[in-house]
Amino acid sequence: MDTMVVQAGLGDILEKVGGGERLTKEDAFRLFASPDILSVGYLANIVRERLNGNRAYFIYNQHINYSNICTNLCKFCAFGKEKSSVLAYEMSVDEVIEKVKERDSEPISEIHMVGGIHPDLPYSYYRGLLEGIKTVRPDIHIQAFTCVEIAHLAEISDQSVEETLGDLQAAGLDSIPGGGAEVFSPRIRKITCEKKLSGEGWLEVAKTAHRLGIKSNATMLYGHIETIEERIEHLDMLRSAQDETKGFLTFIPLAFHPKNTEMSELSRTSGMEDLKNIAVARCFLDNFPHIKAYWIMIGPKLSQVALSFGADDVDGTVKEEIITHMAGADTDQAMSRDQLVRIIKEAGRIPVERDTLYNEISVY
Ligand code: V47
Repeated sequence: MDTMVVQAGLGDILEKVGGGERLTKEDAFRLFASPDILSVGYLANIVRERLNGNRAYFIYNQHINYSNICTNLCKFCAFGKEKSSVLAYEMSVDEVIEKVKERDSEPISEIHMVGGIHPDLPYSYYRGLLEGIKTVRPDIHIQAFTCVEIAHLAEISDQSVEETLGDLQAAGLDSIPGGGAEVFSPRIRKITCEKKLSGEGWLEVAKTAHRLGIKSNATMLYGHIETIEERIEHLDMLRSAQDETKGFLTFIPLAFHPKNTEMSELSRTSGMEDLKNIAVARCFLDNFPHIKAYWIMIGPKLSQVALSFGADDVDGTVKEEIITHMAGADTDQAMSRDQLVRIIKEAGRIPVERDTLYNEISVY
């Protein structure tokens, strides 16, 4: 394999990766530009196995999207709707609690809860969601509200971001998911999501959370109109933020799904693109403990392959995924624990059921 990597013109990067040396943006560019996916994957696998051995993680989780009503209406999003739309919905706090109660008998360890930027739900609603869920399932870790939602909650509650996070934490918030990062580039944000919190704003919320001891994830929405340079700049901003705070748990590359969006003329990403984004991220983000291949977006089959191309996590059982399925995802909406264990074992890895903070629950 080493000879193959040298023949692909990536010998100097192999030396760096082997020696644990940090890659430059130029190195990342060469990896993205290389047509030799096996060499790039081999490099990523070195980092993956150094950090996570032969383990591959999954979680028993539940997704809840409390409302799709959104004032941002990003061009890449098929989920967000205007309040007047016939497709708009909004769940009451009691309805959300009911959703949690419905699955009372299941060993769910995490609730992943996000929604749109709602024009008029009061701050007490969001606090109520957290408190309500904790009342019925005090044992469950709540990973909720993207950095974009947190900034909005600070605005409507007349508190600083720090005060808001402290207050939400007191109500039951345990960690923050990685959504809303998109691509930090102001050019991309201007074209695709002009009303959304800026990239700097997103990073500031994440770093503030980390300083309060709240862990978070990070994402990048790739495969639309972004350039390779813009992807690398995004990764570099995340790597620098992580150097400062060490609060990010996982990086999740999100494959753009065009159906029902204002960018529906674009094609879906290819398998090669999906693997490349995972592999380059694994090589470049040397300070991120985990890279997730989100099976909902790239499918269980490619997620298996991704476990040898840098990923060490496939996300979880999920159930009722709306954001990607509104945009044309053809994956199922849920996988059982047995199915997750099976796809991981067949990929030659050791399935580890984890909690949100990557504490091991069971090894299969
Ligand atoms: O914030 C929106 C993205 C995100 C589309 O933190 C789209 O562990 C593809 O962030 N095609 C939500 N992506 C999903 C997300 C996530 C998922 C799983 C785990 C975690 C985690 C985070 O999906 C949004 C946005 O960035 N998105 N529209 C689309 N058409």
